[in-house]
Amino acid sequence: MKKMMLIGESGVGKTTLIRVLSGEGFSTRKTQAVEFCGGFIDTPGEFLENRRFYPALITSSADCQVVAMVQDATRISSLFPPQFSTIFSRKVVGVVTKVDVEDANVARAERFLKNAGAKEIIQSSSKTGIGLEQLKELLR
Ligand SMILES: Nc1nc2c(ncn2[C@@H]2O[C@H](COP(=O)(O)OP(=O)(O)OP(=O)(O)O)[C@@H](O)[C@H]2O)c(=O)[nH]1
Ligand SMILES: [Mg+2]
Repeated sequence: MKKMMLIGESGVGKTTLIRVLSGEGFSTRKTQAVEFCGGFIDTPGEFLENRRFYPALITSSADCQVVAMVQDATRISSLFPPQFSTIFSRKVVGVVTKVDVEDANVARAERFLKNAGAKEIIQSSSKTGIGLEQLKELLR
């Protein structure tokens, strides 16, 4: 199995996705530090929200094979800078979360991720299970 690091704003659903992919229930607490959990590296939203943490993200990515830029489909904005993917010397994919929500706008989320440099984008929902098999396949 490949190891995947997830990066995205606070509350987009990174920890929840990791828990669901690992066969655990929904997450309820905020991630406070970079956490190594099995085949995943979880990062706090603040690490994307504040540029001074970028070096920490780059350092942590050395331990993974895939970096996932995670964008919430319900958000009207994105904090990923243009071509953010290029700071990593790893395969970088885009993951759209919360596609189950009624006012989700998947096309908008995909535009943000493409702008951030994602070539491959996976649509997902930790609630309904959409995209989870595709993510597992990516990591096999
Ligand atoms: N409807 C829906 N809600 C989700 C989904 N994934 C996560 N959530 C909810 O979104 C909220 C935030 O989820 P987290 O997984 O804690 O978010 P995070 O990206 O880890 O946030 P930080 O740790 O603060 O960076 C929680 O209330 C989850 O229940 C999803 O696929 N669908
Ligand atoms: Mg978290």
